[in-house]
Formats: sequence, structure tokens, C-alpha cells
Amino acid sequence: MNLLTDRQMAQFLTDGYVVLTPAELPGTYHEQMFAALADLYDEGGRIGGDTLHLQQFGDNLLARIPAFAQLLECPTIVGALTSVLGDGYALHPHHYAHTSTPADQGFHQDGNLPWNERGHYRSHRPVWAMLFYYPQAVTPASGPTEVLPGTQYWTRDFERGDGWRANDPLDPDFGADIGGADDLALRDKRLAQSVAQFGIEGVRPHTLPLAAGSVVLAHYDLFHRGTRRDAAFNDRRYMVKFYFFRTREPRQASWQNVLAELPEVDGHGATRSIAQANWAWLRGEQAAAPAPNADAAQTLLAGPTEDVRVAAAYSLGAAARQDESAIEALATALTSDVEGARRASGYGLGLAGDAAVPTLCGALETPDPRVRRVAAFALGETRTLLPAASQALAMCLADPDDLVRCNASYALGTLGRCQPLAEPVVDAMLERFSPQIEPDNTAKGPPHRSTVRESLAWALLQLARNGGLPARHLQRFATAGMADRDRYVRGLTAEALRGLALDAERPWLQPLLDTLAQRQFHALDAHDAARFGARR
Ligand SMILES: O=C(O)CCC(=O)C(=O)O
Repeated sequence: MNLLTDRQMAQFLTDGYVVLTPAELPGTYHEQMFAALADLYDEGGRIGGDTLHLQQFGDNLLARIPAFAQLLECPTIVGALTSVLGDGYALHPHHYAHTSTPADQGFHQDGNLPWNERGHYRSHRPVWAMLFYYPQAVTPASGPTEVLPGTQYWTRDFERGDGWRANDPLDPDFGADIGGADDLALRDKRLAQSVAQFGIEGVRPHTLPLAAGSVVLAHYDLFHRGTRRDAAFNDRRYMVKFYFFRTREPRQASWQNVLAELPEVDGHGATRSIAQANWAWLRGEQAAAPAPNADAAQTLLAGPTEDVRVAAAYSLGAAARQDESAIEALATALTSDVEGARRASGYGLGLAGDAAVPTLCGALETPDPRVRRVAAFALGETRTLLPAASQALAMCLADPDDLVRCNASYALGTLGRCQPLAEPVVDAMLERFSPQIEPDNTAKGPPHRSTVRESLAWALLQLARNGGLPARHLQRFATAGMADRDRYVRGLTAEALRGLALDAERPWLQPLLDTLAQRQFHALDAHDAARFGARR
């Protein structure tokens, strides 16, 4: 496999993406992929309506176009994903083939659950990655993807009412009315304003015209958008997006690593301290702790933009391993009324590790769900081995707030990647992993979805892949997960079991499991048929 070089890895950690050109796949392969996607889009067009075309180009591509496996298994892609996510990374069951249109999308981060649903805070560590595959050349006229390099560690405030906004738009007011307005200059002006208002120095849009067969490997949280195609462009431009996640904590570098320190690359200066922390983490080390500057506590609470608040939180978090007052500053920000201060404090407390555990466990008991959500997420980011953390998170699985339960599930998955969790904790996860106890809670995308059961399925996958589910638990996970009405719960459970079966070194199982995994959503199940089948 072709592992990334130090320079490519530094580019990924700094800018949030790298462009890959898998030389092992011939031009004819990409032509075939283009033709196959065009067929599926034509089929979707004949069906018409406003369905998601799940049977055509949403979630089902591996069944409809099995040759996609050649792309996902080629040495360039396997090497790049292994570099960023480590051995044993997994494919999420959701994917989609996008096409360019006459409309402009606004810059956004994808929601961290399918169809822009929200589950948890965004981790700065490379736990997730996206692949954008372009079977045809992308020109400025055909509607290239545009990215905001270096934005993968930032976000806009997203709390709305008592929940979180769907996905993370850079400008929540940039809707279909503006993206589709006849006045193209107005669209461009609004897009430029959205970047300027973000306020982070050095953030500049970058469009990605690319050769046919190019692949962009992006940090999951990179801001991006689909740009409009020219009125004169009368062909098609496809982009297929796949999602991947890690299943192992890094113990050593998984790329062609020579340098101990993150090299300087042209890129976004504001991301450097986070990129350095990532570089160290990916090498199985801890980043050196710079002394926090005297204003860090104040900057965290009242800094003007996300990057300076997060930088302050990182310096306090690193110092907190020895310095009690740094924990106090982070704890104050955790209960602040300022959303961005609370969010940043979560990153700092996560970095503080064991030293933050008492503060975070205490915060899980506060009446404000906004604080409990950050605290739950941050407990996972501490990667602590202290049992008190997973015990407290297990209690949160019964929290009345869905987002607390999601963040707690996600954090348990992170801790379960670090060491096996105690039996009562796993019991609590499996207890909750049932539609009777944890009912469906979203109507986004396919019917019958639960953001909490999806988060639990992801967490249980992490435990399963790390030897944290003994046979009795595994049986319960497999039975409940494969019977779930939520297709992504089933898909994640299947992916967990596939990995385990392959680990058992029975090579003849591989083709069977690969085929089953590819075809998992191909036949309409009873629930989806009611909504999507009738139109075929
Ligand atoms: O089609 C594109 O270039 C980008 C679309 C995209 O990433 C999205 O809709 O989230």
C-alpha cells in the first residue's frame, strides 16, 4: 500500500485534505465508473419525485456498482486511509453520489450522522475521514467542490433552541433562495461575506479542479461546498462521497514517518497547535505542553473567534496536567453562557486527561443539558483509563436529553478503544441499544432512525473491534443490531462483525462477508419499501 509521506500527512493535518491520484487504476476504470453513475442517475430521473434514491445512489453504490471495491481497495486509497486512520479502519454504511447543479451550496460541515443529523461534538483528532471521488475531470465550468483549507478544527455556534442545528452551515442564512438566485454576483458576494464573517485569519476558499480519477481525502469536519456549474456546461460532474473511521487508538505512526516534529507546510497558521497535538497523538506520544500565556483564561471566555479560544483551551489543557488553576479556568468556561467558550473548554479538558475527570464527572450532574453534552464528549477525549469516567458516562445513557445520550455513547466508544470497559458499563450500553428503550428520534433520511442507537452501534463496534465484548455481549449486540429497523445501526453492526470474523483468520470467509456487506441495503427491506419501493 502507498502510505502518505510526512509532507502529505502534514498537509492533511494543516489544510484538512490531500489530493490523491491512484495511478494503479487505468483511465478506462474511471470512464466505466462515470457511465455506471450516469445510468443510476438516469434511473433516479425516471423514478422522479423527491425521494433520496436510496436504491440508486444513496447507500447502495457498492451493490449497484461493485467495481467501486477496486477503488476502495487500491493501494493508494488503502495506504492513505491507513496513514490517517490507522490499521483496521472501517467504512461507514452511508455514502452518496453527488452531482453538480446550477445552484451554489453554502459552505458547510457535514452533520456527523447520515443525512446531516447530529450526534456529538467534532473531535479534533483524525478519527473520521471522507473520500471524494471524481470519475471525470472537474473543470471550473463543471462545478468543482470548493473547500476552506484549515477549517476542520473550527465551527460556528450551532445550538438552537434546546437542540443543535442540522449540519454546520458557515452562514445559516445562505439558503436555497440565495444559492439558486438569478443574480450570480449576489451569490458570490454572500459566499465571500460568509467567509469574512467567520473571522478566522487566513481562511480562503480554494476550488478543486481535478483530473479524472482524482480522490480528495479530507478530514471529516472540513468546511466545503458544491459550486454551481456554468449554464454552458452540458455534461455531468459526479462526486462520490464515502465515510471512514478509525477503530484503533494510535500506538505508533501509521504513515511513512521519519520526522519527530510536524514539518512546516504552507498552510493555515491558526491550525498549527492542533496539528502538532495530532502529529504527536498519531505517533503514540503526547504533545509538549507550551506554558499558557497569562491571558489564556480570559481569552477562553471572551476571545473574539473560535481559533483563539481553542488555542487558549489547548494551552490550559496541556498545563492542567500539572497545574490545578488551569483546570479551574477550563471548568469556569465549561459552564459559561457563551457557547463557543463551553465548546472550546471541552477540547482543553479533553487534552488534560485524568486531571479533568473529576471536573467532568461533576459537570455531568449539572441541570443544564448544554453543559452535560460538552462534559460527556470531553470525558471521551480525555482517553482516561479511570473507571469513574465510563461509569459516569454509562449513567448518562438514561439522561433525558438525546444529545447527552449521543455524546455519552460516542465517548464510551472512544474510551472502549483505549481499554475494555467494565461489565456493568457494557450492560448499560446494550440495555439502551433497543428501539423499545431508545425509540426513533429523527425523520431525516430513511425512515426509522435513532441518532442514539446509531451512536451506540458505533461505540459497540469500537468495543467489539478492541476485544471489549465477550461472547455473551457480542451475541446481544449482534442480535439487537442486526434486527434494528435503523439501516445504519444494522450497517454498523454488520461492519463490526465482519471485522471480527476476518480477524479470526478464516480467509475463505472474506469473499462471503465482502459480498454480504456490499449488498446489505440492496434488497428493499419492509420498512424502506413502504416509502421508496412503490416508485420503482
Ligand atoms: O458536490 C460537491 O462538490 C459537494 C457536495 C457535498 O459535499 C455536500 O452536499 O455535502
